Amino acid sequence: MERTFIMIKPDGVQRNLVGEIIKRFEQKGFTLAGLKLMQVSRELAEKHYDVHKERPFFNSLVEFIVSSPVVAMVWQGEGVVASARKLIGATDPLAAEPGTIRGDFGIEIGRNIIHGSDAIETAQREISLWFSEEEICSWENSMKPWLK
Ligand code: 3AN
Repeated sequence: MERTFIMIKPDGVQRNLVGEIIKRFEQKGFTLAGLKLMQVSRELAEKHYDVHKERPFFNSLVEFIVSSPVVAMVWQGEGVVASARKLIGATDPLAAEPGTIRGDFGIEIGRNIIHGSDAIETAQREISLWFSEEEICSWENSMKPWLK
């Protein structure tokens, strides 16, 4: 089952967008497999943004992520990695289409509300960085008769 890592950044949490964001993923039809509110350590933030280490905004990005709690999630479902990126919208909220999370709720690139893995391999790396195996529900043997 395809999975992706989604993180609601400090601005999204402080602006009370957690429910709205979860609602959008639920309504699309994806399944929540992991969820936690957490204060991120500098070590985790630096590992997460490792690919951006050389970029000029790296330090401010890390400072921002560790500044107050974030909501880390694992969502699963067919095509969830690419579809989540569509639900989230372009990196720059001013360029993001209305109807997307960033397009509807943001204006600043450094405060773009939410992170979503950009590829299946990235998602696997990020999920194992942020979650232990025990924190993720497989749903494999679960009955969901109410969905029939
Ligand atoms: P995305 O989050 O859409 O995958 P990336 O991977 O290009 O975007 O950038 C990672 C994060 O770095 C973004 N979510 C954003 O918060 C931050 N970022 C990207 N470009 C800039 C920029 N020009 N100035 C400030 N922050 C940026």
